[in-house]
Amino acid sequence: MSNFSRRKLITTGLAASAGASGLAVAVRLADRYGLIPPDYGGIYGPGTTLTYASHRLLTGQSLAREFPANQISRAPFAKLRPFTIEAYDSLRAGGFVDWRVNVDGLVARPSSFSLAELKGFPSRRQITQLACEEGWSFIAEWTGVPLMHILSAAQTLPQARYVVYYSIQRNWRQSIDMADALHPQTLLVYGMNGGELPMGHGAPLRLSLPRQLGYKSVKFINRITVTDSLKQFHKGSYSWYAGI
Ligand SMILES: Nc1nc2c(c(=O)[nH]1)N[C@H]1C(S)=C(S)[C@@H](COP(=O)(O)O)O[C@H]1N2
Ligand SMILES: [Mo]
Repeated sequence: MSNFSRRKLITTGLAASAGASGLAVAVRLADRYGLIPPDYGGIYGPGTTLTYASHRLLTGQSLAREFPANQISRAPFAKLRPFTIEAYDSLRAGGFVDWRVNVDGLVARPSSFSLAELKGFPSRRQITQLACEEGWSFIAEWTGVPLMHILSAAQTLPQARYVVYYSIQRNWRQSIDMADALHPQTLLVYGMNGGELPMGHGAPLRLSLPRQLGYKSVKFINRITVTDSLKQFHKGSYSWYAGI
């Protein structure tokens, strides 16, 4: 192997392992390179620091592929077994104006956001693929607020390591690490293909997490918990990390 390709291999390997151990490495690098303003309480201190650090450190992370508009699937498949949840039906009858997503756990400011409030945050639109573990997929345009803005508003504490998110469907919850939670393509979605998010696709609020399989993109989200351990949360039949 030439010196050049050997060096390339080593640096590629280093970059990959930095990605795998996520923010611990990012924090050390940030500290070393002076990316954290010295008068702030660390990377997860006040929200501005979080946003700043995430922009500085995580935009370098790999992005899921985004597609041109002419690739949007004509008939996206909504995978949904019919369910009856009284609370859901009455919120839906009211046009979801009373829907709230609560943010709790390791945050300085436990918060609760209505859809109108979520729509007041900076939004992002992305045309990405949702790929189910069963082998089917579709491409859609998703509109929503990057989760990082919500975490920033709730002021994540320094011990934060994971974000758990819950559906109004009781047995549906999933979790991601902070690197994925702060990733720019991780969205709390309220719009699809230019319109409202249809019920079958998780109205009024779902996650879009295009770097992982479809089951991590939980629908009907009404709660978000920041935690330092998944011991009490991780169960179920799907594997925790579903990177694609
Ligand atoms: N609340 C809830 N979220 C869910 C599911 C579900 O049944 N309930 N199914 C998951 C699975 S396995 C997939 S592949 C995607 C499907 O998204 P779609 O219904 O928009 O196609 O949603 C995920 N999120
Ligand atoms: Mo799925």
